[in-house]
Amino acid sequence: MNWETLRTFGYEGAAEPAPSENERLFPARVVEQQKDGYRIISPAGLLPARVSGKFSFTAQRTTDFPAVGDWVLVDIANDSAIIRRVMPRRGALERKSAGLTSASQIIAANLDGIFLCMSVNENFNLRRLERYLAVAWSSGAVPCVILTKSDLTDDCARVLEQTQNVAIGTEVITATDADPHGFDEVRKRMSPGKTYAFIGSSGVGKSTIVNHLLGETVLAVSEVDGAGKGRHTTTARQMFVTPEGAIVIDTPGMRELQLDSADFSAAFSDVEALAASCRFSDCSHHHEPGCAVIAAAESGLLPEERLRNYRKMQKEIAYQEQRSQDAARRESRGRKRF
Ligand SMILES: Nc1nc2c(ncn2[C@@H]2O[C@H](COP(=O)(O)OP(=O)(O)OP(=O)(O)O)[C@@H](O)[C@H]2O)c(=O)[nH]1
Ligand SMILES: [Mg+2]
Ligand SMILES: [Zn+2]
Repeated sequence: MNWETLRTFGYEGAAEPAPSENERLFPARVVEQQKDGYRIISPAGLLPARVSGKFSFTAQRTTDFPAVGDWVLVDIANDSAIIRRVMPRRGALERKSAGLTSASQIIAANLDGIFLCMSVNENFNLRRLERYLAVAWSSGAVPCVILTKSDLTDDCARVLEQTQNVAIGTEVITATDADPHGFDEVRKRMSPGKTYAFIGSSGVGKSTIVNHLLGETVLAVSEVDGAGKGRHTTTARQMFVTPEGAIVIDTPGMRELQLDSADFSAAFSDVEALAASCRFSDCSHHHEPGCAVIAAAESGLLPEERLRNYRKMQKEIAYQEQRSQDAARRESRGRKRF
């Protein structure tokens, strides 16, 4: 048994099996999630793993299943492991679903930091960044924005400033593989024993950064063609330990992130703080008298654009809520018929 390896992956518990009902269960961490199973790091090393039949049977939601970063209790036999339990999460990066049909998904669990990667070229989109930030804040981890491929812009300062105006209260840094020091700012923001996830659209350079942090090419990097679709696009969520001892998770590019109203409030905490002073508690900040949000926008305290985005996202959430209500109604009608 090698408990030291488990500690490099963040384990802080005792070097002994977990006490449990007539079984010898070992603590382990999920380091990889693929379509058909998991890999875990355990006191017996790196092992393929799957959940027990009982686990699948009693799981209530998709989010009850293990995700990368989760601490689990496993049975070890014949060079493989069976996951019996997922320990309570400190927090999780979760992709929520709007309707009832598509299930929510845990992207990674027990994170200390999240690097939101966005490239300065075609992928640059501040609206999308606002959504990513909202979801990141709700994970319990501290987000940091990385503007990737900074070699592809002539005006890094301007892109940085535009991003900072949207990512309020969040650090924004730049990175590039065109310069040997291009990833120093990322490395500086990581501590040994802490866990960091890299998220963002496909092709923005997440695996490139993780490879540099690891000091070797562990991950295949996509060869982007004109359409931005690479051959080595990341397909699994995977966890690694850097030479400095930080734990990093590479993720496949995400297509969309849904928001719920709690995420929304976190992303627009500046607007929400102003809204507390509106005359009407149910102020929509569109035309009401005594609206502190409109007043702040008029005086220049709140950037015009920020208010516009706030309203746009308000609409998006109202639409999503409508959609899930419609789905619920359809489902209950369906049930009555049978
Ligand atoms: N110009 C430039 N190209 C880069 C930089 N970083 C990465 N690339 C290129 O961008 C392409 C995509 O990089 P990846 O690291 O595979 O991107 P990814 O975010 O992991 O993509 P997915 O795995 O599909 O989510 C590759 O061809 C890289 O060589 C950079 O700093 N500058
Ligand atoms: Mg990748
Ligand atoms: Zn108002």
